Amino acid sequence: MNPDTNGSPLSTNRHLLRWVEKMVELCKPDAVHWVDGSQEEYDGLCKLMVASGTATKLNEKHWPGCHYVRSDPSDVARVEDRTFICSLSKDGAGPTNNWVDPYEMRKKLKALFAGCMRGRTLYVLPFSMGPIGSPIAQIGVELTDSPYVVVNMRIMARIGLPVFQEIDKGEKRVVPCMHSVGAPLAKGQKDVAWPCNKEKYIVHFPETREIWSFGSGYGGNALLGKKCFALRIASNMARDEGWMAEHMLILGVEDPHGEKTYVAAAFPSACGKTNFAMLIPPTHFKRQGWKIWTVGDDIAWIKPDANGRLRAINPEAGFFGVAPGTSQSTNPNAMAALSKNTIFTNVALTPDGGVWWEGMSDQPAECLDWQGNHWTPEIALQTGAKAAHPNARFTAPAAQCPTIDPAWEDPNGVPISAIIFGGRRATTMPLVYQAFNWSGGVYMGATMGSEMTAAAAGTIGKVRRDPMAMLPFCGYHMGDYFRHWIKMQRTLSETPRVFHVNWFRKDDNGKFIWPGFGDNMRILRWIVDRTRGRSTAKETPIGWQPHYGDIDWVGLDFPREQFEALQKVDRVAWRAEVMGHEELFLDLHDHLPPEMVYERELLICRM
Ligand code: SAT
Ligand code: MN
Repeated sequence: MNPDTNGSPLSTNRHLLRWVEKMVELCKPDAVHWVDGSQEEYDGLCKLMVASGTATKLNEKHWPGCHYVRSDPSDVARVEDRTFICSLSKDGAGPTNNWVDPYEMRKKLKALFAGCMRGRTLYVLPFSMGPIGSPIAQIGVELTDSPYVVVNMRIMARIGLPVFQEIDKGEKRVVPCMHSVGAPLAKGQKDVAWPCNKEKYIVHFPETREIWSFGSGYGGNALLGKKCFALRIASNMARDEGWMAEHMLILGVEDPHGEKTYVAAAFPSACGKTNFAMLIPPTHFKRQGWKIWTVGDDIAWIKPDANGRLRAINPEAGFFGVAPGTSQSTNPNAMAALSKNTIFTNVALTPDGGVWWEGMSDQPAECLDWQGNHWTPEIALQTGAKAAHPNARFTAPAAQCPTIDPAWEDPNGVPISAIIFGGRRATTMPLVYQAFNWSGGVYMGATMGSEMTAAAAGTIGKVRRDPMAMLPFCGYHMGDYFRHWIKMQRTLSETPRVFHVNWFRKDDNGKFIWPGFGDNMRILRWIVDRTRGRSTAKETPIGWQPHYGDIDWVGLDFPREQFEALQKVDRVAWRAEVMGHEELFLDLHDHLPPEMVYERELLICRM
């Protein structure tokens, strides 16, 4: 740790100083550390975590600069039922969010945070979501008692001295983010490796733009710049200010002439956004000169520029990606990104001080699983024990990704030509189709569904409606959010084309029909060609679909019948699908924009 910053503020901003003072008085930490963001500080915090048993330094030869952390077995994913939007009125949060009266919640939080940092250090962690100084970027300060949060945030956001300097200019509003693992230490009490609290609260006050998180140290519960700020609070800012904060990856498709088309895509958590953002085109495409560039893998902040064109930034600086299933063959770019300076959480530890997870490579003869138990392939066979938790994560610097777009830190963002929605659906949803127009596209996003994954606590496999992949992340009434989407188009001179994809359709034997991964390039190419007015399509009841001949099949043996099975719009299945839309709309009806009702009627008529 850097003793100079311990106790001596790195900011002269009086608001900030007063707030920190007040929070220190409330939380009663033993020490205060102002985070400068330096490498020395990072190294010091890692050493501290190794000494306390929280982290393990990995084999420096094979995993340079990497650390390994095991969480408490009860603290492994976002906790949506403990996540609250405490708007002034219940109606402001809408029926899809948990709401508690803000006055009651503040009382509750005050009690929870009182003395909650006893025996610990409070870190004053300033961060910028988006390149520092970008007109689209926003600033927050997280007060946290978790060094794990500080080191993860150093990878996921821009932090430290330059952000304090930005705050001291006094031009931008600072979002205050309170975080505690909720595990105060009595004098002389020995700490545990992963302190947390059974009671968890992830709370947002949208009007005052505040975040209070208690009891968890994991991912989106604790790295408050990510889902809490960049989606839940930012969606409120975006609605008020005429922009969009979306749960979307951003990628650039470069064609053989060197022309780049950027698209943003929304899939629910753990549905392959990271893989899609880092897609490697099939050989034949590569030979022709097609390239994919990565701008972001999780969140997009999208704003109309002076010419009425949407431009997007990735507000993050790293990838908090799902490890299981990531390998040299499924995502070599992610593997390169995580090969050094990375933090691994809840994967398995191999005897030579490396990490392993299901799907990474051949099984190791033995390892310690994510809970520290002895694991062998034989034990796995007998008990079904997983070496890595299904939601195990890597925290890796985006700059280490070989396909990172040269413009990924452009303060003005990249122009967005198409928006893609998608989910994990075994039936009903075709491989790809294009909405007839913007309002059809908004309807498409609004009615998106997906089978649940391990990224959130819940029943895995059940289909849930997840509008724009924002169900757990929209910080206000979902009906108003659809209205905001509809309204956005009126400010644009150029409207992005909207598409829906489903890589996960299965045949009658339960096998995936589509190979996915690199072959998704074939579909992406059609999307780009449609956007550029270079490809044809046929009209169907749900939108435009490519003919078999519109897709470039070179290098993939995929017969016409199989393609037709994948693209089939089954009228019986779609009846049930539309009924499912109705269910969501019933909940939102008094805030639903009329366009959603009309779109639904038209869809029924066309069926
Ligand atoms: O844990 S996070 O919320 O950051 C990851 C995710 O659910 O996408
Ligand atoms: Mn996500």
